[in-house]
Order: sequence, then structure tokens, then C-alpha cells
Amino acid sequence: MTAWRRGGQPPRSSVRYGAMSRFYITTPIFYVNDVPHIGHAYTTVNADALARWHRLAGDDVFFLTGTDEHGRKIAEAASENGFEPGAWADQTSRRFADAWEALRISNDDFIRTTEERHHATVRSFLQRIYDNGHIYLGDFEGLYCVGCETYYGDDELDEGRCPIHGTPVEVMREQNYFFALSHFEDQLLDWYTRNPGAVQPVTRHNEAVGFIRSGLRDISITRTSFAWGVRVPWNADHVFYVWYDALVNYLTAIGYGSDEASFAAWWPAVHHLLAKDILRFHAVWWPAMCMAAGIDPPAHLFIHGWLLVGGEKMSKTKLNKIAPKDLIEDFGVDAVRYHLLRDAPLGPDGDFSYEGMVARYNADLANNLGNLVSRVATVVGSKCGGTGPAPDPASNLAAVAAEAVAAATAAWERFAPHDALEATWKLVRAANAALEKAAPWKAEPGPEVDAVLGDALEVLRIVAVLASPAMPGAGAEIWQRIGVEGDPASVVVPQGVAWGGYPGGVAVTRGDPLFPRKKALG
Ligand code: ME8
Repeated sequence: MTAWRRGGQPPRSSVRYGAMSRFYITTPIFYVNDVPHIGHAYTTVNADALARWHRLAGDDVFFLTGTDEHGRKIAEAASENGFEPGAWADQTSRRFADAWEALRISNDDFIRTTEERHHATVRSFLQRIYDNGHIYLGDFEGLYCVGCETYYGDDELDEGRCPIHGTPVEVMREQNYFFALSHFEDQLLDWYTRNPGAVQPVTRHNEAVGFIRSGLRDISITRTSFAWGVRVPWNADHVFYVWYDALVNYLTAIGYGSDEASFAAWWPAVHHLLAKDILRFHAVWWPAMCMAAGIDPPAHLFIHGWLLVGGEKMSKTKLNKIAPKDLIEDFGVDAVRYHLLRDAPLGPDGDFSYEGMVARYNADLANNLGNLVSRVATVVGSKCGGTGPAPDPASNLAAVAAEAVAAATAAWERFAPHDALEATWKLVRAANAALEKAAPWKAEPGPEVDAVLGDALEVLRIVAVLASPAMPGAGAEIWQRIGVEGDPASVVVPQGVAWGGYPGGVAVTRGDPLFPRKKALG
């Protein structure tokens, strides 16, 4: 039975093959006509945190991101800037790779569509679709938006303008190869019926189904008007239209046509994370292309909303695009990641504001977590001679911790990092409250003080693990300060976060505040 015919249930977020659970997650590959901003970072940090969580959960993870480098839009951006397209793509792709490094993105591969491995995969995948009879030569005239690199029907335009970019569309005429998308209406609807959880949230599932039901037009998939693309293997006068090459990146990286064992291991148990702007390509075209080539459609697509800035879409003209590195300079990488994950749930539109970032930083990081770390270290210094005591096996916090682990696990599993972090911070708050109540800084040293501090240290050990997908740096730093060896990211959950793991008898060190308070603006 193939994975996409499992039917009924939404796909589990990791799929078990024999003894191994595999979790393959992707971001869209970003166009190199733009430089990385926090909208790209939003998707990429979320995918990264999910990948890191699944590594903690003991899954075999493959996390893919990269850059989309062909098409008219890129060729035009290059020439406007006085570059050859290849040199332009090299330079801008590097900026994405650098931004992801600065954000501590743990991708396993970074694909560039100009790489030969990708060209080879596109040729073999498309040749298969051609051989299967789903591609034909035809004449085409349509209304084209270069920004989207797509044709629109009259009825889809917004007063003659592109519904996404708001720019005028142009009339394009070409003799092109077409992909017979219309052949796949019934199969797609059938797939959606059998796999109601394949596209999430459900509103996006409904949107895709509605679009298919309204009738599918065949898609023109090649161009002769420019050469910046992958050559069509059966007719060298044509290059593939950029979307038709771009989607195939998800197959290139796992060895479609080049490493069958790897491909069979990772496909179709994939999770594509993307924003609503490219729903149709991923939720309609892509499954149909897979069907046409005789492979299973992707198991799971999660579609998120826009990250707005001050309630508005980011754009060049409004100059409200925020570069991740500027925020990292102000807040540190962990805090930037935390804010993106905590305050803009995957699904609806979210809003970024500097004020919101400061407020969240002060509340959760400076006051709650940062305070717990420094208080515990200070009191262990004054009451226990700097040696961390072991936790109380019968502590009330044990149950709170178990609940946090269960709730965080469930939330990461359903692509809800904000809930996972909220569940984790509930534990932080409970530990702070327990400390407040016991006030060990006022008490005489002795077993009671030891138990209270041991419990708080154990909470910190567990929180460092649970928070590490969001804040890999802070998690490791906390472990070091409380004297736990290794890296919280190398723990396996849930065993590794069972109550009682803090060894006691180890040196606890005080350091500078992990998250110094920020002044609110104005
Ligand atoms: O569409 N809020 O590339 P792209 C949230 N190359 N997400 C945002 C965002 C925002 N304000 N701005 C960008 C393409 N994104 C194609 C994809 S995939 C085979 C080809 C993120 O550079 C979000 O993930 O325009 C969105 O889907 C993607 O960037 C679009 O990136």
C-alpha cells in the first residue's frame, strides 16, 4: 500500500520504516532576486525548529532548503544589476546561506537549482512525464505576471493586476510544451478525499479542493523566449519554465533517478512547509506532477500565513523589509528564533513588531528563563557552596515537568511550535513560583534548601532540552552553567527528560545574564 493511499488519518509527522522513523522537511527554495528578510527566516526557522525537535525525538531527519535561481525574474534582476545571471545567482544564493548560518539553521543540504545534479533530475523526471504521455506541444496566449512567474485567467486578476503583486500583467504568446494538468482533476480530488490531512490547515485543504473543482487548465511548462533555465531533454530549443524545474528540487536532494535506495527511504514521507502565496503550485501542480511521473505525491504540506510587519506586507517600496542580521545584532540569535516561533503561530498571518519583540524578550527570556538561571546559580553559590544538589524524586514539579514534556511533544508533532514553547514556559513559571514560595535565599542551608534548588536545576536541565529546538545556543549554555555534560540537543526525548536526570554534586557557575533586559522603545 502506498503512503498516499493510507486514507482517513492525517499523516503522522514521522513515518516509521522498519526500526527507523524518518522525518524529511523542506522550505521553499527562495528566489535569488531578493535578499533574505524575516519572512524567509520565519519559514526557515520554523522548519529548523521542527527538524531539531525530530532529531531530539530520535528520528532520522533530512532538512532541505536552498535557492531557486532560474527564470525570467532572476535573469531580469541580474541584468538590472549589471550581472550575468550565473554570477548574480552565486552572489545572492550566498546571502541566503550566510543568513541561515547566522540563524543557526541546521539544514542537511542546501540545493541550488543551477547545480548539475538538479538539472539532471529535472531532465529525468520531466522525461518520465513526457514518456507517460502527459506533455504535449501547443500554442499559448495568456496574461503573465513575471513576479509570480505564472499565467493568470482574466477572472483571477484584481482589476487587471496580479492578485499577489498588484502589478500589471502582460500578454504573452508562445508555442510551448504543456503539462496536461486537466488529466488529473479526478485523481487529485480522489487523493484529497483519501488524504484529508495531507494539506493543513484544513482551510488550505479546502482552498486547494475548491480550486481543483473549479476546473484545471493545462500549464505551459517550457519557454523559448529566454535561455536561463534547464534545457528540455527532447527539444533543446526550449527551457523549462521555472516553477516546473523548482518543485523538482525536493526530489533532487534525496536522489530521485540517481540513488534509488535514498529516494525510496525519504519519499513520499516529506513535509513541505511554505506560505499561502505558493499553495496552488504545491497543493495542485506538484501532486499532479508526481502522479504523472508515477511516484506518490508528497505526504504532507503545511501552509502558513504571512508574517506582516506592523500589520503590512513587506515590500521593497515600503522599505519595511527587515534583515535577520539586524535583529540578531539587537537581540541575539536565540531570542530572534524564539520570537519568530513563539509569536507567529503557523497557519494564520502573524505580525512582527519591534515592540512585540522587546515585550516577549523581556517577559519570557529576561524575566522568566533568564531570572531562573541566575537566581538558582546565585543561591546555589551562597547556600550550597556552588555545588548543585540533586532533585527530590517526589517533587511536585515532577508532574508539571512530565506534563510539559507531553504537551510540548504533542505540539511539535502538530506543527505548533508556539504551543510547544508555551508548554515549556509553563514549567519555567512553575519552577519560579516554587522558588518564590520556598524562598531558599532566606532559609538556612540544609536538606530543604537542597531539594528546592535541586528541583530548580532539574527543571533547567529539562527546559534546556525542550527549548533547544528554538534556542540551541541558550540550551547548551544553560547545561554548561548547571554542570551537566554534553549538549541538550543530543538527548533523546522522552527518556532523556524524565524527572531525576540532574546528577547533583556538580559545579554550578554564575555567569552574565543570559538575556539582559531590553528597554522598551519610546
Ligand atoms: O515563491 N511571511 O520563492 P520566494 C511569511 N521560489 N513567509 C514568507 C514571507 C512573509 N512575509 N515572505 C516570504 C518562491 N516568505 C519560489 C518557491 S518552491 C519549489 C519555489 C517565505 O523567494 C514563504 O515560505 O518568493 C513563502 O512561501 C516563500 O518565502 C516564498 O519565497
